[in-house]
Amino acid sequence: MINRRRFVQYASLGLGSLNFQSFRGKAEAHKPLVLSTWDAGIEANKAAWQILGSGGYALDAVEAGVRVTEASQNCCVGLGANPDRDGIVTLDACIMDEAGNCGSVAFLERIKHPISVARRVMEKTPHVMLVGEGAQQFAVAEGFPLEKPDLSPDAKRAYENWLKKSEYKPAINRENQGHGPFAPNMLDNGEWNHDTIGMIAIDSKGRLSGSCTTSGMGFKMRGRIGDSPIIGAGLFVDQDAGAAVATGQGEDIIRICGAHTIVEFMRQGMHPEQACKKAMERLLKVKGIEKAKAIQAGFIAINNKGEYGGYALQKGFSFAVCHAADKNFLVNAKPLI
Ligand code: SD4
Repeated sequence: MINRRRFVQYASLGLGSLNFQSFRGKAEAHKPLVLSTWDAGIEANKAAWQILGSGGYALDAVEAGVRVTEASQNCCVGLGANPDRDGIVTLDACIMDEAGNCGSVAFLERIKHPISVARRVMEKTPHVMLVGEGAQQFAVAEGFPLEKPDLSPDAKRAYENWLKKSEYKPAINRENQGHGPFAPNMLDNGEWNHDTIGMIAIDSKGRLSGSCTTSGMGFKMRGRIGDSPIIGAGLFVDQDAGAAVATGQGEDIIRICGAHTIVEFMRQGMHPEQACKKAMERLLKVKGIEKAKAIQAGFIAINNKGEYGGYALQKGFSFAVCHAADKNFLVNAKPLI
């Protein structure tokens, strides 16, 4: 859990360019960079940087990075997270590389590292997506241990609290608006947590990759899946343009194919921040301003030149940027509303 919030004003970074050399330059001229969503991204970036900083592969970095968050027991991403409304934790994840290879798992139970199962789907099957029981069977066959179905102490407490009213009011990441009794992401110490981490990276050879892993919405309907495991919605990578990952209200991100839309805007020449903003404007248009005020969404993107940016629907979305072992900081994304 990150307590330290070293926010860097976005304006001070200009548009987020780190002045990388052109993608057409020599491969070794690239400076690696990793971005991830929310405060937990700081710890995840550290693990990713161990790979990127020593010349490693972006795909390995985005897998290793989010595994840190999946393993954390803080009512967030992974098996420690909030369950669905039947009391069962179900996990979604996806991964994509610079060549358009991708893998995804959804509605997966009792597996600690869904992101690594997603990578196996990508590398060992002719498919992109496995769900539910089939995804679990595949994971076990691949040697992933089947964990006990117990809730973490934080999740148990949050679920018991939710059960008192059992109000079905799914809302994601709206910490600054006050949830009333429905505050799935508030920890006992008053800090807020988030149930997703999305990570995108460019390595020293200029290769882009991305990953996304989530427990989804706390106390969701059984079987509910958001944007996070859906290639094109929660995550998209195209080496000719860039990589983007989303967080927030999955249903609305799916409606605009969020990550793919951002990548297409970058292909048209937009800076990553501008591309994220444009996609967010589309989400706002589809949702309508009044309904949009009740949700949150956040996008981050890197283009193939190593420029980066992010945008939020509302205030409160931060993302972690790392481009050196001692340069790993949080950025407050500009809000649209
Ligand atoms: C979902 N997009 O399942 C995810 C939730 C999320 O921080 O991003 N939470 O809809």
